[in-house]
Amino acid sequence: PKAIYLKDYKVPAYLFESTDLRFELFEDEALVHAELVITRNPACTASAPALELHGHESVELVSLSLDGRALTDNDYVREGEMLTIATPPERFCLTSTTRIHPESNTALEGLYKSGGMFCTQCEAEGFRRITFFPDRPDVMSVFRTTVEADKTRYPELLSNGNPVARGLADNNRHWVTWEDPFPKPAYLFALVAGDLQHIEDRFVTMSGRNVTLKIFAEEKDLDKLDYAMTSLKNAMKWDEETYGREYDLDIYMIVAVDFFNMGAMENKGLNIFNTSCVLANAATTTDSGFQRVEAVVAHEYFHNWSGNRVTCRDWFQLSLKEGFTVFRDAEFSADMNSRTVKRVEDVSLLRTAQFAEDAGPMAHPIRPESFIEISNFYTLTIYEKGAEVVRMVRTLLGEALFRKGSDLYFERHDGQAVTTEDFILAMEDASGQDLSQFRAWYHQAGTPELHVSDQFDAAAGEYKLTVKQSCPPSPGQEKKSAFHIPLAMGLLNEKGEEVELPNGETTQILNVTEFEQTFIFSGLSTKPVPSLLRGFSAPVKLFYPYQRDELMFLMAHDSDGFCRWDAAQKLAVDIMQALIADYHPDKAMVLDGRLVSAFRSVLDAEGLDKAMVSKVLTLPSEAYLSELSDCVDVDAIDAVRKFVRHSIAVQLEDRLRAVYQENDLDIAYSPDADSVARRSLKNLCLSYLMSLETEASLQLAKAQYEKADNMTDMQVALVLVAHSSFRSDAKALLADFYQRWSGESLVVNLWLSIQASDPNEGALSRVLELMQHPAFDGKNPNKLRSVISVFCAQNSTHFHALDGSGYRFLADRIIELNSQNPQIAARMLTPLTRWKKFSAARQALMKAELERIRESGDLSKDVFEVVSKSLV
Ligand code: HT7
Ligand code: ZN
Repeated sequence: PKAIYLKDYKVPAYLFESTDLRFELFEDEALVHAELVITRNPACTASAPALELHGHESVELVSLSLDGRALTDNDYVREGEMLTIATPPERFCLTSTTRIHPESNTALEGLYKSGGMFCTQCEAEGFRRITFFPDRPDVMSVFRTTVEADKTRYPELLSNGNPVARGLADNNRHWVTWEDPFPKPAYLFALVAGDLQHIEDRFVTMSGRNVTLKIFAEEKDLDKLDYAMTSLKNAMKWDEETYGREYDLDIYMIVAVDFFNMGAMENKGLNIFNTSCVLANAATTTDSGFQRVEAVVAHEYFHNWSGNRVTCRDWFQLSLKEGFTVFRDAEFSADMNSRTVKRVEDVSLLRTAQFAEDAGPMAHPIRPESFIEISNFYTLTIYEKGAEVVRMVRTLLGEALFRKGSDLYFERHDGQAVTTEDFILAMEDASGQDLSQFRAWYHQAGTPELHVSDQFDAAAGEYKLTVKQSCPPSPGQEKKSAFHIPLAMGLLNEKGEEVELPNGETTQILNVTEFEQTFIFSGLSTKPVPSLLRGFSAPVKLFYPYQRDELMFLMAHDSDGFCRWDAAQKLAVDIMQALIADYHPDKAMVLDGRLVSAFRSVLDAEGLDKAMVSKVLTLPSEAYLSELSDCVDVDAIDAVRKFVRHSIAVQLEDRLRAVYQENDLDIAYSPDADSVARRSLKNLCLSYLMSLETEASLQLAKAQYEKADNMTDMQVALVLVAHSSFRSDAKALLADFYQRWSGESLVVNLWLSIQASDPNEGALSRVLELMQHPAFDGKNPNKLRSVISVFCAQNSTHFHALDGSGYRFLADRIIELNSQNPQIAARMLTPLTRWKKFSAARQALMKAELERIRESGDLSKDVFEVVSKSLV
């Protein structure tokens, strides 16, 4: 497979005035009739350009005619994914009929079947699996779509826009025609046909228009749609208030489907959602599940402006819509819940998983230069780092100018397909600020490092902060230019009070633009403690030689909530890294008492936000400790985490039990922020107590499981028992849970994940057994993720077993999935791509499995790209 380069971009030679589609859906095939009105693009300078249409090899061309004249093989060339007509007229009508097979489409791209319903996934390049069309985001057209199918099996026939006609056909069939007045690229096309029920509501926009809101699902899931509806209305209101953006069609629909490669899709007026991102009720959904629904519903809604009304010129610009939209949904979630908690969660994800990606073989800038398969670039870098880059723009401009910039961007580019450069230009034009150097964030990969040192001159009352920046090489980028990094900071005096800074405030943004820069603060009587990277103002790794006592001081006094949490993390990391470095299975470990006292103070403090207490008391994850290691010692990390957790539980047992009881209230479930915070603190205490493995803690967990009126409490209790050494209790509880919930697919996914992450002996055989269980379906991505991805990512001692069995298991799955569902296969490969981070013995085993995949035969572009780049 060949790479595609940004530098090769050319404007499309033809424009598509209108696209009229008619789908005839059957059990063993679908026929797609297309009528396209096409004109020469005046912006294309070529004299007699050819017309190029994409069409996947799986699409059978039944007929093709131009202005009513049937074309034969001699009139066009079909080669690879391209159908070319050499010299068509200036303006013409092209009609085609294609035959496709949704019933056997296991890749879940294009038109496919999820259970008993038809649905589509066209982003990024799925439309070419439906019909012949320029499947590129800068070709926009108005679509009129007729869907025809059996009336009994598929009573609901949906597409983009508004329904304009419907009728009956022979053989118990019916049809509905939809018109979408907004020109859109093919990747936003959608169709659904199925036996669906829905809930309905309405939203009155700020200009007084009525919008009908419908959320569709299978009948059994109707009781799980209310939270998504509330979230949708909240998101619509928030986007009006925060960005001045109003919804444009008369109807907004969401459909829940079981088989879906990602979380959801923002098709114009007809979002399609993975059930895991839209269904929620107290009995079946955890708190984090509720939060995911709220965030994803909002994310897809926000795309209506940042993505649909203003879309991407080409897929190299993906972060234009994804980074901006993630930033928008993060701010929405922060406003709906706790701002600091949301920030801590996002930063944890970034530091753990995105930083790892940025340091791995697939590292790429948020605006990549090339790709082999675009599906591989729906990454944490494009999404999460992309959102951080937009956040930095807001930090540099300030809130008011950022809003002016976003208004200008939306107004200037409404209805256009544009680039990240257009976004930055709008921000510059609206603010008058120069973002020239800032642009490096778009084209340089890797995580910048800031090494900060300080000096205090008591006689002069002067404090100097010296900041050195660097960025390790990334594939194809040896040397990097200096980034423009907004470094938010404050200074604390010896009493823990905030010092007033030169800007007259207690937080200041330092513009770090050079490789080495010194910032001077005067008028200080004693050496301050610096509070650095407040609110995580830039996606960088910051190093400052904090003493453990200084971290405890910051935990107690820093006015920045993010930095208080970060100080606790740094303290725990520092202590745990020392234990990891010194680890030997036969050597006793000793825990620095300061971690216990710091945790005790947090537990004892009055009036702290419970969600933040729970975050502060959560030990750094295995994944984060691994990311921080040059060479990951899987066994040491596992042993040290267990030891530290157990030591804390032993020393704070009474307090943990008391806090557990204080927060174990007998009140009805609600997913509001305070209740979520209370449950998270309570359940954190329970997990520390369970690490003691006493009969008393077992009884506490079992009692919680029995009396739980919600899935959060029930799931935590089950995980703790299932992962403990009380094996017969684990077995009994797991059996009970399955019996209660076998009819709820998403709850069964939790049940699968809990077992796939069980660290007890025999993990791999349990996973292999699970894959034979009737609840497992190897064609459903949610089931594959619940078992295979969870085992590889959350059961590290077994995945990294020194006999290579975990690696072999994953490679076998990838080889199987490569032809069945290439997108999922390539995503699941990630753990093996990190082979260079491990010991020589593990490196050899992992690399051998990557080589085995490479040699296994006909690789999809998706898997080929990841494997070949990982083996460089
Ligand atoms: N914009 C959507 C991307 C997406 C996707 C991409 C590749 C393969 C399958 C997919 N499903 C959805 C999701 C989003 O960011 O909103
Ligand atoms: Zn998105």
